[in-house]
Amino acid sequence: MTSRISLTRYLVEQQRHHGLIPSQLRLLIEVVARACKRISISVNKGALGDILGTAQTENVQGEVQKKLDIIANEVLIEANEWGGHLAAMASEEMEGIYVVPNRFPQGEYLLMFDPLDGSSNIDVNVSIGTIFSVLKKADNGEGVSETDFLQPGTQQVAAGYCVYGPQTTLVLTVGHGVAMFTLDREQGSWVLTQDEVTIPADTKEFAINMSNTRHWAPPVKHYIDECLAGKEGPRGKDFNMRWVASMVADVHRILTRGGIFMYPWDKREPEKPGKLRLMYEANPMSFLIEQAGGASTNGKQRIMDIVPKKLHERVSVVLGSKNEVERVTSYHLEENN
Ligand code: P6P
Repeated sequence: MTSRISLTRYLVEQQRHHGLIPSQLRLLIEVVARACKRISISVNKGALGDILGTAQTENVQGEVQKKLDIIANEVLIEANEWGGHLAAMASEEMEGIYVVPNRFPQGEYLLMFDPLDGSSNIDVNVSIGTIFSVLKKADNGEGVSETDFLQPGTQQVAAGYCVYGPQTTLVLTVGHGVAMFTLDREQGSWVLTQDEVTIPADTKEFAINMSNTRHWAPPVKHYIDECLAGKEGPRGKDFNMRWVASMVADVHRILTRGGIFMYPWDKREPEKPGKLRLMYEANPMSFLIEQAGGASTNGKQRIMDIVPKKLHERVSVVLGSKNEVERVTSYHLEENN
């Protein structure tokens, strides 16, 4: 039996071989991983714990919060605020940034997260997840403000997600490939179950919410129509469709077997560039996808090159198998010429 490599050993060896993980970053990742274990325990209680249903409150996005959204947010805040590795945190569930209280030492990292993405799936027992992204604060000495967070995705030093599904799996990159760790519930430990994750450049599987078809821009309609035309059409092959309506689950499938995920701009809310958030959904997922050999654009440019203007900025997302993402992006760019 191959020796079981723990998350700690993986991080220590990444530091030894690639110098990518200073001790404070290793502490941050291990604390987030421990928080995800705690969240998975709450998620797995389901109806047995008082954790289903809504919390009768709304988040900054105006979305009704699920009880688990709030629980997961609190778990991540409490787990990370005391360690001395963070200057501040930002969350989908909080309007402003959360500056580490003065009673704790301040660190140089900035942590952003969607504490429980896909929460509309909680009550119907479908996979959901926690998404996180890590930046370094500019060493300008002063305090910390929202402006410190407004860095492009290329500045991320680490990113990952935890998917709470049939298995609880932590997926992580620190800039040297993608690794997957499965939670061993008997030992309570994360075990390396896949390293050097790679996405095939081509695919026959697309993920998009088809109920929005009449609202899409022409390039998206063009691409999906070609997929639907199958082997008799211009693509010369049949395609399959998946849509979990939980980004973490859809991205996990793409990291596992390839595919393309799209949540594009549509004319339902034309003033918004898309539904998903740049800082704590699109950027961390784009980092993982690119590190696994895939591509991620907003239809026109690399998502990780976008310089954010606001903390909760939204973005159109096209990510996954490189050749498919490049095809969709080319259709958008041709439309502009
Ligand atoms: P729709 C979940 O609410 C989420 O933010 C993503 O996880 C998911 O990909 C998307 O929204 C689903 O959106 O419009 O299909 O319900």
